[in-house]
Amino acid sequence: MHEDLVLRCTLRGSQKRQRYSNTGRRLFADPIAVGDQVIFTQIDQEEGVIEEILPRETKFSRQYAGKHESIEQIIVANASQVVVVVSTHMPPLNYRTLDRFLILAEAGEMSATICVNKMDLVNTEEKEELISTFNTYENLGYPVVYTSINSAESIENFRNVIKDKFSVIVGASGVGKSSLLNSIQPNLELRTGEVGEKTRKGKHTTTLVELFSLNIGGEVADTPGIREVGLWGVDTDNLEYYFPEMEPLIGSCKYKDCAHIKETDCAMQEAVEKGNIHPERYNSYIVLKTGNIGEY
Ligand SMILES: Nc1nc2c(ncn2[C@@H]2O[C@H](COP(=O)(O)OP(=O)(O)O)[C@@H](O)[C@H]2O)c(=O)[nH]1
Ligand SMILES: [Mg+2]
Ligand SMILES: [Zn+2]
Repeated sequence: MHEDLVLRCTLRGSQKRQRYSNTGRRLFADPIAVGDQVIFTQIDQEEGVIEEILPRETKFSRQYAGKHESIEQIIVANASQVVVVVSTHMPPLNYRTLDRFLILAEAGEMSATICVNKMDLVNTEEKEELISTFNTYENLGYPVVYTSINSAESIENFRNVIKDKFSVIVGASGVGKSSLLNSIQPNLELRTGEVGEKTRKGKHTTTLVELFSLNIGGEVADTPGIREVGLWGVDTDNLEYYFPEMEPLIGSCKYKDCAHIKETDCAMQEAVEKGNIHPERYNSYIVLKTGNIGEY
């Protein structure tokens, strides 16, 4: 059987310096990210040196609030899709968080799929409302898969979502990201029900991302619950471009610089009233427009 070569590598100094601009300003939280493709020199059976980091096709980044500045933290490079996991209960469903992740996926040029987990915890009435809201997301072009780790059929649907792709799995702590991955491939043995990032004191390196190859084909990066989802690479002056339901209405408001919040003759607010923009989505728009860093 073919064994993958695993080398412990250091980064050539010239590569480390690339995290700074010409004026010495720090650009990235880390010079290298999970998912990066590199050119390396093998030293022996165990060690190597990374000579060059190849250009990234996609980036899933967040804004990392450092001591003195806000910089980019690349969570995963080169992924082709983001799978945003939310849970129906425990923790409760948070549409603000969901929409932040969808916008980061748009900004990073990745497709996004939504996984609504813990479906075993909803009653019939809740289920109807839930599916109605998520139909809105499906109509926006975000496929939705409903799962429960107790339902083999739903796990099969989840497997089909991540098969043969390089996915990054994101979502609040406790929604079931690691459990879902263990369900599709038990030998991953990911820790579940673990303590949140908050209790693991330390610096930004607590954002430990683990990358796995799947037996069914594809790669998957499991992320811990990222507490601060600061938008990175998102032009908040033009936030409506990241909302597929708002984009076609751009330019239809009375005022050219309309923020779509309190202005009169605003096409977006009219669309909300008519039911063409879902209130949860509009709510996310307002929250993101008026303040950037959000905790959950
Ligand atoms: N009832 C129910 N509990 C789940 C489901 N998926 C995960 N859990 C539980 O939720 C807790 C957190 O799961 P974990 O996978 O660690 O979440 P993560 O932080 O997103 O990786 C664990 O106690 C899991 O057993 C599900 O579909 N239904
Ligand atoms: Mg986990
Ligand atoms: Zn407007």
